[in-house]
Amino acid sequence: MIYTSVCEMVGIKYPIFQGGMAHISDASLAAAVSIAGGLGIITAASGDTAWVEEQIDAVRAATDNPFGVNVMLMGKNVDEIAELLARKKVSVVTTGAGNPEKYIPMWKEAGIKVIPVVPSSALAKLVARSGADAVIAEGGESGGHVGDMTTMALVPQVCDAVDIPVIAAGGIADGRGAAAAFMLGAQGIQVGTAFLAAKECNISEVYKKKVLNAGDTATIVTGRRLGHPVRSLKSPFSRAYAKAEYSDISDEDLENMGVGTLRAAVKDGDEKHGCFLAGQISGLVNSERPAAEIIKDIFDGAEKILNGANKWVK
Ligand code: TUI
Repeated sequence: MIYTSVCEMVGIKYPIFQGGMAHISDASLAAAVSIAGGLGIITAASGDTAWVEEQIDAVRAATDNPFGVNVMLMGKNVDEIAELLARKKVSVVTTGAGNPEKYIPMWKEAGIKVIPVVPSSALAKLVARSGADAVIAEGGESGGHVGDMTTMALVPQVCDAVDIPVIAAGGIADGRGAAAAFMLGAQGIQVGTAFLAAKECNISEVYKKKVLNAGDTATIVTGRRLGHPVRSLKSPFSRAYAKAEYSDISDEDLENMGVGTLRAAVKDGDEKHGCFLAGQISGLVNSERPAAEIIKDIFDGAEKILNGANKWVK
């Protein structure tokens, strides 16, 4: 059995976090993951504060197991959401797309474990000094907002930079990826793309099918021009956006091109206008299954590999 400091810190059976995916990670997915022994995570980037509170209450009604909430720091009403999470005393807060320093004291005071996503060793050191309990080192293989580093290069460097536990993210969807992450020094993994195929994941049928049918080169990064690169499945929208980035369109018009496109993908399954966020590991995600099965397969696979890891050594 793979049991690490992250299991101990958070109170979970398997050292796996389900990524907080904007407009996707709701109470249904988070509860399924937490019931299965991982850490389910609600995204706070989907709606207003009332929606987030409803989702928290819904997970609490479904299970006593720990779960977390992800705060997208580039999002709206972040101050209000930060206060809600302190008031609700959720077990874990993860943050993305920015520096969460100013909220850390308030969350710690509420007894919350604070675990920021970091795209570099520099930010890992900074948040560790500010009291983060662990960090999620997320490589640019992941879906959504991405940094420049690959998981392979980022994880060992972050592990050396800080003395708090590191959770690896970006490009992990099966036992091989999980075993590799542990070998790089991670004490846990965060998985997003693979959970898009979970039965409990409420995305449009079109979105789910696109992920299940995607191959290894199915994604593209757009948005570098505006400083917020985002990885999504190649689609009419992402191709048009990529083209527009190199045209003489104004920054404002370019920004407006993206408005509402995530929602169009998740809720409406709009093939033409939707932005279908997904990671490079989509090619490995080929069947819709319950979240519990996804988790069990990842850890059964990783355990087998790690048990036989020295088989090449004579
Ligand atoms: O946040 C994510 N992934 C996301 S957020 C999102 S919502 C969105 N919607 C529309 C357009 C753009 C985004 C979709 N996917 N992942 C965590 C993550 N955080 N990846 C990279 C970072 C990051 C980047 C810079 C974290 C901190 C950071 O710090 C810069 C600074 O402020 O020091």
